[in-house]
Amino acid sequence: MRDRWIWTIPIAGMALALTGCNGEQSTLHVFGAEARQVRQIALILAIGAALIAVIVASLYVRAVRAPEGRLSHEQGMRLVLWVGAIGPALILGALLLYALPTMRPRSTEAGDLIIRVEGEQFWWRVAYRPADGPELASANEVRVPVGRTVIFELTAQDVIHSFWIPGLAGKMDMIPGRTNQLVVRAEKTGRYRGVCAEFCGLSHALMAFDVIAMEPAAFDAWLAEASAVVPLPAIATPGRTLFDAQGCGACHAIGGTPHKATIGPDLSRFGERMTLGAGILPPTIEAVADFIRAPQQAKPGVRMPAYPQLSDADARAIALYLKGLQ
Ligand code: HEC
Ligand SMILES: [Cu+2]
Repeated sequence: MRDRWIWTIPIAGMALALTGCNGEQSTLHVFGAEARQVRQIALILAIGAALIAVIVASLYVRAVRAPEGRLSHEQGMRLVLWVGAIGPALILGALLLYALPTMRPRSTEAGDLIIRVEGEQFWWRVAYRPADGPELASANEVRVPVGRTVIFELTAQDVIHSFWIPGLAGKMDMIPGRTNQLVVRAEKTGRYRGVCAEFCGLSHALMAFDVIAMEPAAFDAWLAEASAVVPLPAIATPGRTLFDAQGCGACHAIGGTPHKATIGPDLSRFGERMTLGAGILPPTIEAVADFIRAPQQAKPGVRMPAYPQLSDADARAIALYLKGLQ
């Protein structure tokens, strides 16, 4: 009786762990065809592995119970040949035949939307390259139109990163000096999470991003609006004056202002981002102000200097200005 109770502990633990899962970043709740294939193969592998384990266990039980000498040496060798060599070769061969076609990249057409994403320590540089329009710079957030093919061109500036949107497709390495392609098609609108899946430095685990899958018409409208650069009004707010005076423009670009630097993330439409600091913080005024004064608190090894000399009020004023950009 006590032995049976032992089993409830790991099972309860697993149930508890599973309650921590949600659809936002999951290989099980998918919103793209590639991710569905990955899920399918994983399911087949898991069921197959469980079957093999059960078969081996029951063979073992039979072998232990059978009287000694029931199999001759020759019969034993034949058993090893079939169960140990020919069987596995057939299973692996069948799996390979099944999986090979799924490795072929989805076909693309000339007018497909290209989104270039570059991995940085520890954030994502994003550039939308529509066939019939200007390039649009962004960061730490990727919007995709549902039902259309999107070509991700992936590379990196410093070290190797890996671009992974679990609900949309498999992982793809981002390698400095090389451009890898990942062709995907989202099937469901929503907000999903992507992450860096290759250790890239101190804050590797703090390098995520949002994927926003939109209806095609809404995406087109958003892209057109975001690409139209409107100069900011001539009269500057206190936050904007501080941003200019503190030299933030040495690293950040803001559309409609003279700031064009590309060392840090583009802040042109920062106010519309759903997260702060590459998917790690809610973009509230407080969090943005804290991040500006001490970014290394939120992200060890961050490549942005701290501004401890800024008063809390000044940091909030800058945060208010940035939140207004959209
Ligand atoms: C030396 C270059 C540099 C300077 C100067 C700089 N930053 Fe940054 N900033 C960065 C980098 C790099 C990041 C990306 C950090 C990360 O997430 O890893 C960043 C990130 C940010 C973010 C978060 C962006 C996002 O998409 O979540 C904000 C907001 C920001 N900086 C504001 C400022 C402000 C305001 C100033 C001036 C007070 C400033 N920065 C000065 C390099 C700089
Ligand atoms: Cu990374």
